[in-house]
Amino acid sequence: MMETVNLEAVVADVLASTQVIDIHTHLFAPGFGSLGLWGIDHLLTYHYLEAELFRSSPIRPEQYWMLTIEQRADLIWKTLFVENNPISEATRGVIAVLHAFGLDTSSITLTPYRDFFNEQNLPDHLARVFQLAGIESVVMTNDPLDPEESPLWDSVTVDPRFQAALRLDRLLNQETPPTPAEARRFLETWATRMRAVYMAVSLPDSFQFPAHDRRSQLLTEAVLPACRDLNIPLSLMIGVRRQVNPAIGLAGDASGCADLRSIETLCREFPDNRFLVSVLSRENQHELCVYARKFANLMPFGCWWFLNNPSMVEEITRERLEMLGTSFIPQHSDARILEQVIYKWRNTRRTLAPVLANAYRLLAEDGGTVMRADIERDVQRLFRTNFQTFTS
Ligand code: RAT
Ligand code: ZN
Repeated sequence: MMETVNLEAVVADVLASTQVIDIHTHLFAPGFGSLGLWGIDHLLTYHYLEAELFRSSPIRPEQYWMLTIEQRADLIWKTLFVENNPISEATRGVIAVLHAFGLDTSSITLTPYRDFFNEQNLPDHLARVFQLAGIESVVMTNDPLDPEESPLWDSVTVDPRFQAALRLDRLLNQETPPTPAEARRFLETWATRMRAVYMAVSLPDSFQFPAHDRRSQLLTEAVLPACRDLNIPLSLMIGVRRQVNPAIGLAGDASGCADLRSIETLCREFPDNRFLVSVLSRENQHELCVYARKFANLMPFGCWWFLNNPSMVEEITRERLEMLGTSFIPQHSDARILEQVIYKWRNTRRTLAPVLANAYRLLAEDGGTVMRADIERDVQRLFRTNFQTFTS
């Protein structure tokens, strides 16, 4: 048995050496060309940082959108990194990425960073990023109704480190939705073409199921039967209030507390379906754990978006460990820009280490034995096999 003083170091070491499967990102395999974003200008114009820009700069959104991407990045760097200390989660992430590449993080201009990224070739850079992040593979977000993405599926060879997830938002929100039978055929064709490991949809805080609406009908008659036929889960990301401030684009979405009785109904009425669920409001987290204790076909995952901050991840993960043991998926990166996986997984590991160590310390105090192999088995579940088992 291990000395409890060593626990945190051992846990940190196991976390560092376990390769993650990152189950939800917005990254694209290199075969998708310019859909895959990487480099300093994209890192700086991430919508999490744009939201922060408008709080510290007098620029108006309409002026900002007239700038080129380089001008936007310059302004964000100047405002959030030079004139202010980058202590928010999203700004600190950029620093962590630059530092991981051995770059001096205190440049006034972006020139040295642009030079660095311009020198990289994507295949080598990608391998290095995955290695620095400690990830083995990522799941993309693939929308068959995206006019830029869908034609690429005819010819693309997908790098096996990138798995597909069939995103349903556009399909379910179309003005003239297809009939359920058409939708089901469409989904089965696309999920097979993409070899999707799950289907996914983001839903508002007002989401209700069942309801007398098209969404309910399409879920019941198209999405759920298609998932059953294909034997893949449906991922529900609940609690986003889209475009409360449309002027700031992607940064203009907010969050709200949802009625999770919809999850209860889905899990009970569709026992042959499996549900990956992430909820965006802090207030819904405990309830989600309670439902996971009732329904084995429910897999809570991630600390999504506004929750991906150390204070929230710590609280939510502690609660999940206490209520579910290791039967959940603690985090996904939601990365939109390739290099973000470096800082997001670094942060996740750093936050999880004391939380897990504390759980083992309590176990040891209560007379349990904790060996390194036990910790390895748990981290395997959390970072990899809970997802693999749930999707196979
Ligand atoms: O976290 C984000 O970047 C959001 O803009 C969304 O993409 C969200 O994660 C989603 O998948 O809807
Ligand atoms: Zn996302």
